[in-house]
Amino acid sequence: MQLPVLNEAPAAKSGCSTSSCGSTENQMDALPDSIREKVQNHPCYSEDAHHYFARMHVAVAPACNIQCHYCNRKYDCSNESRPGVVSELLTPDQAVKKTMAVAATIPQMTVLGIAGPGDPLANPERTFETFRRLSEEAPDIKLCVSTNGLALPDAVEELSKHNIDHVTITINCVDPEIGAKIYPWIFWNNKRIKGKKAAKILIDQQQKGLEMLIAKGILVKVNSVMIPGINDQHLAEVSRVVKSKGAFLHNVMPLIAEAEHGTFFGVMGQRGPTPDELQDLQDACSGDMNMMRHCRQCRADAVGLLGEDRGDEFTIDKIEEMDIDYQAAMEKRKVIHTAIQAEMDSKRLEKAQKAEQFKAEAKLATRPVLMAVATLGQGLINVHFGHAKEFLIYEASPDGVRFISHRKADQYCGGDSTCGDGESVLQQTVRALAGCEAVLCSKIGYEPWDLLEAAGIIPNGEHAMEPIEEAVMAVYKEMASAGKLDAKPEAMRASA
Ligand code: CLF
Ligand code: SF4
Repeated sequence: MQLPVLNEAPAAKSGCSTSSCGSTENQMDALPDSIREKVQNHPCYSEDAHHYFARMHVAVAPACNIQCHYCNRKYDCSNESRPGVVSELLTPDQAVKKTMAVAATIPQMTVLGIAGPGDPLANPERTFETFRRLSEEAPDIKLCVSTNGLALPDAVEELSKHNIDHVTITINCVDPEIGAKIYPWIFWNNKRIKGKKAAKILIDQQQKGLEMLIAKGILVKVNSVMIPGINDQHLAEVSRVVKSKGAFLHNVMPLIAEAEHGTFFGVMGQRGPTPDELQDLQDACSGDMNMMRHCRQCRADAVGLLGEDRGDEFTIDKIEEMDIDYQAAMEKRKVIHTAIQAEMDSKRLEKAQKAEQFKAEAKLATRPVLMAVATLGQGLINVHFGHAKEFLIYEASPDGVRFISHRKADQYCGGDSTCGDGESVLQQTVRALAGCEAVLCSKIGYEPWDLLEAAGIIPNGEHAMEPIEEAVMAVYKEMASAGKLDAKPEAMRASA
């Protein structure tokens, strides 16, 4: 069966509240059936699934019970993808309509998350009314929630009643000293509490909530925001603690702090981590803990595949005009989900066989290489370089191909061709790919070709519509046999 293409619509803007995960294919194989069933079509909990399945968020939760130094919910930009940002707040009734409209239009949408723009559990009536209705009226959709954890222990019972088996807690620290530098205050028992005392209450509630969820058999993902100089040295300890308590996945995300967002960290000039710093920390935290590396820090009203946003197709006005036969939609969804799952299973098998074959053949004593890939889903190289909004970064080595991260092509601003400092979007894109030695896309024009080559990055449009891992490995082998892996290219060495 030909799988429907998910990305026909133009991407617009892109949500887990900052409070937001994925297991790789190898990790998936090791999971018990009961857990694999829960994660195999969840785009955040499975790296593989994020190429095929979509999520959506409904923005029903405006209030928050804490303040994070990286959050300002008043700022919105239609080109921006950042947690806490939404264009329209919804009532539970509107949220249910929107969810059903999206599920009928984008059958690959498997997960409905509530992730803000504030904290879902600080808005319990609106959040639970939405979950209650959806669990009754759209039982084929997985329900997911993301929270800062302050109100979590009191909500665990209610969460388990609505079949919510995916909960994300944002845990940035387990030390109140560090917490006081991230959270200026919390609102607790009708009082505003500040400093270390506030951080300690928040940490205790997060840890208690985590333990209670695990005891109920609910999958927990932990999100952490990496803030250089504040908690970067501490997050390996956070990873160790949450893993020891049974968290399924750890998602370390980079701080987003721009002065124009009006956040405390943005205004104070607090920087976010570089891609290398983030990757080093993710690798250090990995051990046998599942790490999520494909998080897109999406908006609290995102719709579509991770990395795209089709929210503009589902505004309140447009939904009101839609006539949805959800029973028929559910039948169609089931057929499509089964076909996608079959395709994923057969590709997984094929990939594992090829990887084994490669390892057996490879006598390569070559170094690892980072490559950027332009894709819009289905695990294929299927985007023109100039149309890519983001690139997935893979590492090829004699051990095979692994997904590392994603990089935005036109970070946080896509409205204009220049960004004030005279640098074109194309130049920004090439700069964003620093460290990569090849770019694989379906097509590429002369101008970007020249710029990429000048930056020491090999443009490659020869693997259009091929599976990503196979194409990356083919290019790696070509580079090895051409002697390009004996040393780093000159341009890269110069910039190193
Ligand atoms: Fe949403 Fe979060 Fe559920 Fe996913 S997002 S509530 S777990 S359905 Fe996913 Fe978005 Fe990252 Fe969140 S990519 S920000 S991890
Ligand atoms: Fe913003 Fe509240 Fe989420 Fe912190 S927990 S990022 S303050 S919405």
